[in-house]
Formats: sequence, structure tokens, C-alpha cells
Amino acid sequence: MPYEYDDQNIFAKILRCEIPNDTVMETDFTLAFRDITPAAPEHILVIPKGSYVNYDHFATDATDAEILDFTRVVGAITHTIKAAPNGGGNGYRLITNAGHDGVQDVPHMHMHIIAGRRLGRMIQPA
Ligand code: DGP
Repeated sequence: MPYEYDDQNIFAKILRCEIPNDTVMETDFTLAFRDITPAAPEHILVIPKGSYVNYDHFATDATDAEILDFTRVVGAITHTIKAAPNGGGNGYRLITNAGHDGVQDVPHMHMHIIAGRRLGRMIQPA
């Protein structure tokens, strides 16, 4: 079944500059900005500018150029925030939530980059 994109979601409004954001990096295809409710000292959201609902939608329908650009931006930010281990950083976590079980709140594809403190185990036991 094809995805239906809701263009009234909060990240669509950010992309249309209808609400402000704290931009970290922007390219032709990708926008990265600080999460409004940070879970750690560094919490950045990376979103494609295209209308994709979640990761599997993006991975299936985005162009190679969009996917390459998105991936490069995520990688670059790990260095910008000095979290990349090869630059002496202490590491980071990437999370992309999808759908009900993934507890996705905003239906526009986004990657969380979280860093700046020890994050603990990824998933708590049920
Ligand atoms: P998720 O649960 O994966 O859909 O995460 C959505 C994230 O979006 C959550 O960490 C809070 C963040 N968020 C929600 N509204 C806004 C907003 O208006 N501005 C910013 N910068 N972040 C937002």
C-alpha cells in the first residue's frame, strides 16, 4: 500500500519556514536541526526535504542523490558535534522511529542523532 504523506505535520511546517528551527546543517536535499525536547546534551534531528513518511518509505522511494546526501549529512554532524569516535569523541546513537510500535510521533522521516552523555542500553526489557 502506498504511503500517504500528511503535509500538515510539524516538520513539513518547519521545511516551509512556517515555524522556526535551530538549524545545524542544510543542503539541497536535507535539513538538520536541534530537537525541541533534547534527550541528551546533543540531540539533532535530520530530515529529508522530500515528503517521506518514515525510513522504509525514504529507502524505497527517495532518489540516490537524496539518500546519499542524507547519509553524508548524518555522518558530517557526528563530526560537527565532536561525537565521532575517530575524532576523539565519545560516540553517539542514531534512532529512526516508524509507526505505532516504533512510537513515531511526527510522520515525516527523521533520524535522531543523540550524544553527549552515556546513553545506557538501547531498549529496556519488556
Ligand atoms: P519521534 O517520536 O521519533 O517522531 O520524534 C519526534 C521528535 O520531534 C521528538 O524528539 C520531539 C521533536 N519535535 C517535535 N516537535 C518539534 C518542533 O516543533 N521543533 C523541533 N525542533 N523538534 C520537535
